[in-house]
Amino acid sequence: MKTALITGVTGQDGSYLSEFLMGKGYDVHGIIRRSSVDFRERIAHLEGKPHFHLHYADLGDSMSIVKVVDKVRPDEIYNLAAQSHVQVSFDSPEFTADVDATGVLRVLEAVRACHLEKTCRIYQASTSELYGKVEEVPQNENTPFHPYSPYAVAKLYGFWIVKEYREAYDMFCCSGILFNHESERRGETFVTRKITLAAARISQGLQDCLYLGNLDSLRDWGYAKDYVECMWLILQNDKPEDFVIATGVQHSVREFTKLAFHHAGIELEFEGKGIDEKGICVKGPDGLIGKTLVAVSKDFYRPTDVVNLWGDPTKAKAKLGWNPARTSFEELVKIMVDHDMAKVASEGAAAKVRMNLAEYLEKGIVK
Ligand code: NAP
Ligand code: F7E
Repeated sequence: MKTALITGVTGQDGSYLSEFLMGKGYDVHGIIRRSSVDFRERIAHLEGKPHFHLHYADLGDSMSIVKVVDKVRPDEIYNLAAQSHVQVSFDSPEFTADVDATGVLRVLEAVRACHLEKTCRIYQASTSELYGKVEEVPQNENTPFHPYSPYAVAKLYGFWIVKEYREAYDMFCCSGILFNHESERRGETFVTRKITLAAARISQGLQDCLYLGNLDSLRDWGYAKDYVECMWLILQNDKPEDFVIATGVQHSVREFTKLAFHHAGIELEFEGKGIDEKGICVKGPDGLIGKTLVAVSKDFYRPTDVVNLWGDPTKAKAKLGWNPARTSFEELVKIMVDHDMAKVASEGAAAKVRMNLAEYLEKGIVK
């Protein structure tokens, strides 16, 4: 039986990857941080299973990583832990650098300190944000990087240190340059989930208006459940290489919003430009017709924004045999809206509490 160690196991990708690897017969170990809340929603269904184990450690604490790596002695490490929110990286740039840049180095050094560098394969969660202020479209493995946020700059260090250790120490370590991938487990302050939850709340009378930032921003959005398979495939390849993982299809935030509201039973028409743009209800429940349900707030503009991400997954298709078209954009939006319609409906009184959070989100107190 193979043993895998996952950092970031409580996150969107960590939870799907755990399920995937357990399905492949792996013994899965995950790193968790101490938190004031004990309930880890995304992995609650896995806790207590015989081949799922959790260990306390932190990517900011070298010794804690060394101790876990030494105890588990994994065949594969998936380094998914990160401060993963781009907007938050402008508010906490030093923390982001410590976890997303130096944290990668700590994992690599832990493997060397435990003398596992010849046996343990390492996957690094890299990102399309490296292309940032893009220099060509679509982006592939040869596209020059131009990171455009503290998050992206930190992740660029992670990418290069992985490449350096591969060449310097002959380690099997590689980066997956993953484009945005979403799901019903996506954090609620990323734009897709913010939209699907708001569409559900608005259609059920629990929120008045959704405030967003740059509606023109373009992304290549895939389904997280499909993408975790690639992480595994990258480590099963015969040699360590970096891969772009994307769908090859691009949409704007505005298009995502229109489609999400459509699935929630509301047709929107957008009017105006920039900060004055509004999404008005033209079809839907009686009380909503003619109302502004989506508006733009400067609170959600970024100091520098990445606006044109579009991935070219040709290499992953050819070398890993990966099918990027498994879940379409339309299916992804529907999966997320269906999930959030049911979630909001089932929350009952608790929906009021979540609505307060939604109001904070609207006002830009939490981005
Ligand atoms: P996520 O949901 O935000 O999960 C991040 C995980 O990292 C959480 O488990 C979090 O733990 C953990 N973490 C944060 N700081 C840590 C620290 N100091 N020590 C240990 N663990 C720490 O992110 P995701 O969407 O699953 O993404 C997974 C990885 O892929 C990240 O590295 C992200 O940057 C990268 N990525 C994501 C996308 C995407 O579209 N989702 C695309 C490209 C790359 P807590 O639960 O305790 O906070
Ligand atoms: O923003 C725009 C925003 O926060 C997408 C992370 O997983 O993917 C993710 O980073 C776009 C940006 O994701 C709002 O300006 C408009 O242009 O959902 P997001 P992200 O920044 O692309 C990459 C690949 C990662 O590696 C990251 O870890 O949407 N946008 N209005 C908004 N974004 C947010 N969050 N909120 C808004 O109201």
